[in-house]
Amino acid sequence: MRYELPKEELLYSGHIGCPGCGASLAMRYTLQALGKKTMVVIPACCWSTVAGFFPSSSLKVPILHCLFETAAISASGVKRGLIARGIEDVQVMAWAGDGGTFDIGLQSLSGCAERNDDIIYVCYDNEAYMNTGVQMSSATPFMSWTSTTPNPAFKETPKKDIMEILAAHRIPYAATASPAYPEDFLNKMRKAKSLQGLRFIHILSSCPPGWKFPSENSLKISRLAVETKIFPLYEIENGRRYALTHEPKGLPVGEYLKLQGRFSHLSQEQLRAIQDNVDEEWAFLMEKIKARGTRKMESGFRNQESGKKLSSKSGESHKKMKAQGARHMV
Ligand SMILES: Cc1ncc(C[n+]2csc(CCOP(=O)(O)OP(=O)(O)O)c2C)c(N)n1
Ligand code: SF4
Ligand SMILES: [Mg+2]
Repeated sequence: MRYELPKEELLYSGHIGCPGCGASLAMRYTLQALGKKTMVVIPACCWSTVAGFFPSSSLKVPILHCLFETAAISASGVKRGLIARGIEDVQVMAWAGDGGTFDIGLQSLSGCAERNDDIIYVCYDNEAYMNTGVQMSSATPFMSWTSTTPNPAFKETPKKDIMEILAAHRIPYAATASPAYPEDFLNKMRKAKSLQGLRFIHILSSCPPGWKFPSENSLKISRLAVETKIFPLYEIENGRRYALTHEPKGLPVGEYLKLQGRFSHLSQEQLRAIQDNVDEEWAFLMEKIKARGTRKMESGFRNQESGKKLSSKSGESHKKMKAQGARHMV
């Protein structure tokens, strides 16, 4: 059966993203799922240039450009400002790179997650600071080349597990997604839209110049990341309920790595070490998925159905804001 994509396009063609840019395809699908009533907040990253600068824009929805470290808190401020003006039906989405999320924006994101601020936060992860010349970030994978981890000093530490960090905040929804699996991608974005509170989507975004591969291989490489179990597609509700959304084939990791120049130096021993690490992480994820039926998921502060906090913080303050015209909250 063929999967039909939504017809509505909210990303103009002719933008300045590189050919084969995974993040640009991800933006296209994201806006198709979220629809016109979306405001996008973008910190410094590749996508602040792809989105364009006022009065030019590649998006058909409003954009706020913000400082590198402030994606989450700026989006949260926009949402509160809208509510103060009585506008409640607009989704506010922060759209940040891995540098802006795993590293410099983590403090702001953690604060918003702790407060369960009512935004969708998307990290498009191309595994380095691409806009400024492929510098290493804490999302860069083990043994990868970057311009700050040059031959022979390749990245010595594993990629930071951002999903576990967000899960530890017990936010209503967190999911991984890949533009190579559009149906799964759109389902997750629509689910995020249907919930309230902090919703976090982690997208692995292939990057031809940064990963060093020809642009026509972009989707093939994105698919291989999933099918080798390097980037499993799963979701976490309330920081506890884990579910796999796509069963990967379990191909050897070499199938993914050998297509990218950033890994062209790997020895057999290093390849084995990467495979062992992927197998270990997969087993750990499976344990959490199996625990789904046995752990007491209802515990904690958040309401399973709505994604709203049961405690006074989000739900009550929301009501209060409405009752008081919410001017004092801005
Ligand atoms: C405080 C601050 N430090 C550094 C920069 C320079 N800078 C702009 S974009 C960027 C890279 C962003 O990397 P990432 O968030 O991974 O997005 P990508 O460029 O990879 O899409 C950097 C370092 C900045 N704008 N502000
Ligand atoms: S450098 Fe990478 S992330 Fe940036 S626009 Fe090009 S392909 Fe996309
Ligand atoms: Mg990046």
